[in-house]
Amino acid sequence: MPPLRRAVLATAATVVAAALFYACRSTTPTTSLAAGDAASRVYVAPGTYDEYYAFLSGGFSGQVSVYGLPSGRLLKVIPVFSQNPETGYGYNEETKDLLTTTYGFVPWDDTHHAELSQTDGVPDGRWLFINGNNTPRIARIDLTRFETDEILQIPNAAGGHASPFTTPDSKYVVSATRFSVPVPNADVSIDSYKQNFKGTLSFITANQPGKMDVAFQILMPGYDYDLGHAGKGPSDGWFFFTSYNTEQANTKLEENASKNDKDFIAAVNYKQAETCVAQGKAKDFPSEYDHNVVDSVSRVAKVERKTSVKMLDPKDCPGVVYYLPTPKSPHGVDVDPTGEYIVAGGKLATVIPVHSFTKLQKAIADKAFEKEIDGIPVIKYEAVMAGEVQKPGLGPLHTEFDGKGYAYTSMFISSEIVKWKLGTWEVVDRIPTYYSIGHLMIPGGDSRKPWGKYVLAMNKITKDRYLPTGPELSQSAQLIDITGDKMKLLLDFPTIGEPHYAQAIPASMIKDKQVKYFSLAQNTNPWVTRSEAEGGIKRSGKRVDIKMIAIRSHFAPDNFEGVRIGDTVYFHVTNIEQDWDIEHGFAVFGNTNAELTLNPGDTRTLKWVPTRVGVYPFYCTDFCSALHQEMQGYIRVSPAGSTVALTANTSERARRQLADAQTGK
Ligand code: RUQ
Ligand code: CUA
Repeated sequence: MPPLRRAVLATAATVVAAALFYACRSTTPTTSLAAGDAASRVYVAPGTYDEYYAFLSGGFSGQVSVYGLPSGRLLKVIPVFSQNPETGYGYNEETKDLLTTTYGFVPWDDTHHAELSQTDGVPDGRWLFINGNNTPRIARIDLTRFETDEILQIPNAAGGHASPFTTPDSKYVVSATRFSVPVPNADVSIDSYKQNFKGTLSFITANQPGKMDVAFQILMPGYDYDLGHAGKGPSDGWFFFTSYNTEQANTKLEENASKNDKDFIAAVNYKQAETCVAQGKAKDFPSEYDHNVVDSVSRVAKVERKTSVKMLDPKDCPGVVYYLPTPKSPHGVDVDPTGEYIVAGGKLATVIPVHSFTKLQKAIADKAFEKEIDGIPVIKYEAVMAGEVQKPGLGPLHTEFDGKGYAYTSMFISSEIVKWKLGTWEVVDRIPTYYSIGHLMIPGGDSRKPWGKYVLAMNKITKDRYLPTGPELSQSAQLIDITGDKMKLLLDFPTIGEPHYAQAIPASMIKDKQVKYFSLAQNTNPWVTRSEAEGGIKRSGKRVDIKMIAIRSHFAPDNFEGVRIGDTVYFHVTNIEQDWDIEHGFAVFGNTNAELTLNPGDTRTLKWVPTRVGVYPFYCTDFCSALHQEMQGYIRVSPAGSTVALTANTSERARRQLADAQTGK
C-alpha cells in the first residue's frame, strides 16, 4: 500500500471526527452540502503530501504561487516579475538583471497564465512558463529549483496577454498583443488607430533552457488579441487566438468594441509560417528587446540585447492565418483533448460556440470564405461551426476538459461552472461559484490527457466567504470534485494576488527531482567564498567588496572597518552549508534594499551605500540554529577622507565556534 494511502486510512477516525466538527460548525448554506464528505476529501493528514502541485498565477502580484491540492495549502511564492523582499529576488545583484527591459529596470508585472511545458501534448514537469502582461515578457521557471531562470521581452507588442501557451512539444510558447499599437511604435495621433495600429502574434522558441527567442512574429490587423491555445493530435501545427474589438475602436471600448455580432478566432498554421520564414518571406524587422538568463554555472543573471525579429505579413504567406467568426467579444479559446474541437468563450455571447478542426480543413479546401481582411480569409461561420452549447449561463470565459468527453466552462456573470458534453453540446450539470469566476483549471485540463479529478475555480469576488479584511477582500479558489455525475464543492481557499490561469501536475512527477543544495565546489560566482580563509575586504576606488561566509552560527569575517562615506559596498555572502534547507539570511541596518536569502552553497550580493558615519550591525534573518541570535557582525563607516585602515576580522567568538565545530564539540 502506498504510504500516503496508508496514512490516510490510519487517520480515518480523526477525519470522521474532524468532518463532524466541521459539519456542526458550518454556518453558510453553501458548505452544508455533504460537508463531512468534502472535509475528508481535502484532508491531507499532517506529515503526508498533497497529490498535486498547483501553480497559480499571482495576477497583479507579478508572481506565481504554488499550492498543494487537494488541501489548498500554500507551499511557496515563486518570484518572477516582481521584486520579492522575502528572498531578495530582484534586490540582490545576482537577480536584478532578470528584471531588465529596454525600458529599464521593471520590478513589477501582471502575471496571468501559468503554463507547464509539455512533451507529446502532456505536461512533463520540466518548466513552468508565465507571462508578464504589462511590459510583455515571458518567464521560464525551472521546476527542480522553483526558480525563475529566464525572461524574454516581447517586442512590437503591448499587453502580452495571449501568452505563454505552449505547443504540444514546447517547441514554441506564444505571445499575442492585447493592445494594438503602432508597429514600430511611433508618435501618431490616437485617432489614426485604423490606419496605424497593428497586432502581432509572436512565436517564441521554448524547448531549450536559456535560449528563448522570438522565432517570428505575424503582423495582424489592429484588433485586441486575447487568448490562445495550440492544436493537438489532428490539429497539431495550428494555433488559435481569440480577438475582439474587430470594430477597431480606440475609445469607450465597452460600448464601441461590443457592436459586432461576431469577432474572430485567428487560426494560425504555424508550420506554414515556418515554411514561409525558411523561404525568406519574413522581413528583418528592427526591434529592440532584452533576453535575461541566469547563467546555469555561475547562477548570475545576464542581459542580452537583441535587435531584430523576423516579421511575417500574412499577405506574403498565403494559408498562414484564417479568421473564424466567433460570437461575441470572445475571451478564452480552448482545444479539447482530441484536438478536434475549438471552444470559444464569448463574454457577451448567449451560447458557447464550438468550431470543428475537420470542418476548418474542409472549409479551406472548399474556399468557403465570406471575405478577406488584409490577406486573411474569413471563413463562413456555418462552414466551420461544430455546434453551440445553448443556454449555458451568462458570460462564458474559459473551458477545461476532463478527458472523459466533458467540458467545463466558467461563467463570469452567472458565477458558475457549467459542465457540458462534447459532441452533443448538452449541459449536464452546473455548480455555483462564490463569486464571479474567471479562469478554471483541471490538472492537465488543456492537454491531451487531463487528470480529471478536480476542477479549481478562481474567483474574483469573495464577499461573505471569509473574515473581512478592510476595503479589499481576498481573491479565492474553490476546489470542486468532478469524479461523479454531479460536481461537488470541496474547499475554499484564499489566494495571493488575483490568479488568472493555473496549472497542476501530479506531485509524483516533480517531487523527487528537487535540487537540495548547490555544490560549493561547483559555485562559480565571481565572488564565491568557500572557506573562512577566503573572506576579506578590498577597495577599488570608491567600490568596496566584502567576501564572507555564512555557516551555523556565524559570519566570517564579521567585523569590518575602513569604509568611508562616498563608498559603495558590496556584501558577497556565501552560505557554505551543504545540506538541504539550511538557509541563512543577511541584512544591514539602514540599508535601502532588501535582505539576502542564502540557499546552501549559494552566493548572493547585497549593495549598500552608507550615508552616515557610525557603526552598523548586520545579522542573519533566517532562524537557522540555536545560536541564530548570535549570528551577527559590525561594519564601521568613517567620514570621507578618513585614514581608518581597511580591515576584516573574524571575531573571537566566531573563531571559537569554528574551532569547536572542527573538534566536534
Ligand atoms: S484571463 S480570468 Cu488573463 Cu480570463 Cu484573467
Ligand atoms: Cu544563520 Cu540565522
